[in-house]
Amino acid sequence: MNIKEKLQEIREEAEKRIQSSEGLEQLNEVRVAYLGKKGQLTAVLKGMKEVAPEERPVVGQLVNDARVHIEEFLEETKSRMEQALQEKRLKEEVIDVTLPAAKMETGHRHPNTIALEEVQRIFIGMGYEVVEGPEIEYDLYNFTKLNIPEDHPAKDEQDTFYINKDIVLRTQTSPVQARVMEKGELPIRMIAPGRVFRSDEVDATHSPSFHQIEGLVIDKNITFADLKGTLEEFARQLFGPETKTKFRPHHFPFTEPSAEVDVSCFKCKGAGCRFCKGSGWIEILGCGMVHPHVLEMCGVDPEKYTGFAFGVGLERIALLKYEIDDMRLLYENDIRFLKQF
Ligand code: 2U9
Repeated sequence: MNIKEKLQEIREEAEKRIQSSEGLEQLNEVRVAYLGKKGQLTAVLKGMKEVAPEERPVVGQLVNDARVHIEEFLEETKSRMEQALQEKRLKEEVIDVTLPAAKMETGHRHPNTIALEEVQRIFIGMGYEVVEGPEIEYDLYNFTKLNIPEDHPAKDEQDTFYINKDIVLRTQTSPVQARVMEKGELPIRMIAPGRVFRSDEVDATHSPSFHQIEGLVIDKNITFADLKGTLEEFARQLFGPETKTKFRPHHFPFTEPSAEVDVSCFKCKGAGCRFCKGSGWIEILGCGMVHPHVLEMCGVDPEKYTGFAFGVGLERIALLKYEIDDMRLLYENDIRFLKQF
């Protein structure tokens, strides 16, 4: 076979292999097999020494023609393959806008939040302001200005988290009220909701971090009757219009006189059941007339002004209202639990 015939054969063979290639990878293999360093056309060029010198330019031209031909054929096939691939990809990527959307898992308000919003709604309705304050407080605001003496058991390290000897994680939201009183803008009608901390072990009714809502009213001529009327109305709005209240004498360092308030059991209407442990009453909050010493330490003249204060545990309200029997459930944030309220 002379070199011309050989070249013709290479061209035809290359064409066939290009046509039967099944992808870009195979096509590249063909390119390497014919045009690569060790490819068939290169081999022909290497064999030029055996060609008579006068024929070399002609043969060289033929080899070049074959190279150009194969290259063009490869390029053409390659771009056809790429286009087909692109079309296939586009077809696969078509978005069916009529398909139903993936269902989004929505969250749920926490029972604490529901109870807080309910309590806030009641007091805002009675003209109260909602005020928040820092969770890290000076001992001065958390204890001293609230008439809690140095040797009071609440100040023990077993009850209070100390940052240092002067700074604590607040054990109640009362320091928020002490700060508002100090600003001196009277009268005051406010509630202070927020997180508080006590060094308690976790069980069904205790947690080292829980929430309180405290209230404070300071004005001229505020009496215990105002306190009673306000908290009776609060209990009726929170637990239903039939709710009765009972004020039992108590002691708090920051109020004098002080009381704890029970509401008639909203499950058995006071007859006595498992929920109220047979007594017909459920304890919900503490309250009292602000101690004159507290008024004085917070810059309010106790000769001109009087006031009342109260405190409720938010978790306690949530557990009661939604009949949850373990406080730990409130901190797990299991959506299956939360969705029930
Ligand atoms: C100032 C003066 C007085 C806030 C009050 C209570 C009674 C009370 C408890 C309820 C359940 C705490 O979360 S609990 O354990 N609180 O009984 N709190 S009077 O008295 C104040 C507050 C601020 C300046």
